Amino acid sequence: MSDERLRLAIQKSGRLSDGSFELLKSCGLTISRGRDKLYGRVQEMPIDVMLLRDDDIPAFVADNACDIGIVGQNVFEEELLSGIHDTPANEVMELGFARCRLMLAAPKEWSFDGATMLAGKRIATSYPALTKAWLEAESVDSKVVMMKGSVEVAPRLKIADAVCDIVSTGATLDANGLKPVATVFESQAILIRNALKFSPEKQAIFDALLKRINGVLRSRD
Ligand code: PRT
Ligand code: ZN
Repeated sequence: MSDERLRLAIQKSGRLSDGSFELLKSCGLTISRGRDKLYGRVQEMPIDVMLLRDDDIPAFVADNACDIGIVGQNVFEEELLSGIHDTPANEVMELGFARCRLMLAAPKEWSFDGATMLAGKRIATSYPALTKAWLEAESVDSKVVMMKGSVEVAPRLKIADAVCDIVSTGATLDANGLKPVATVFESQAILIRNALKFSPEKQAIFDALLKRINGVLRSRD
């Protein structure tokens, strides 16, 4: 018997992790995992689970430290566009949870009447590649200011004129005197896999997992 195991990366804790654990549970899979541990093991199938920061998941999968992973499409596409991996991971399927939008948002007092209003303005974001791609598609020339976190405070601190940030309910923008003005990217959790060919044993585990995931997603429709 083969002792090959499929290595799955998921977010340790945060907005993707509950949905990821729930999906695996709905697939009939239980993960044995110690508190604060980096690894888990699926009981019912030969799958090892690695618990990571979401931002590290595309690189772990691209570099073959893991075979597959669950990550936000926003994070995955940002890395793809920025071209940092020679052989990036591939998107396998959308998983239907952790839905959100990357949105341009401006001070509430702006009477926004189209993307050209952003010309010559400074836009703060944690997603410079996605933001620049959108600005380019709109033929608008703005300055993109990279911020790792707390993007929504940038206009108040006069670091930027507008922001491009992840929005779910809109409450964070509202609390910071900002309003959404355009959608740059629609996101949800996705399954990714590395570009290498799996061994037949690994491919069989992957196919069995995909079958379970597809069954769960169909029942959720
Ligand atoms: O610790 P780690 O690095 O793993 O996690 P993280 O803090 O970087 O990410 P996390 O857990 O916040 O988000 C992980 C992924 O969840 C994101 O990459 C998105 O794909 C997805 N997601 C879904 C969201 C949101 N909804 C969301 N609302 N990610 C972030 N937010 C933030 C947003 O940045 C803003 O600060 O929530 C705030 C806005 O929420 P509303 O409801 O006020 O609009
Ligand atoms: Zn993160």
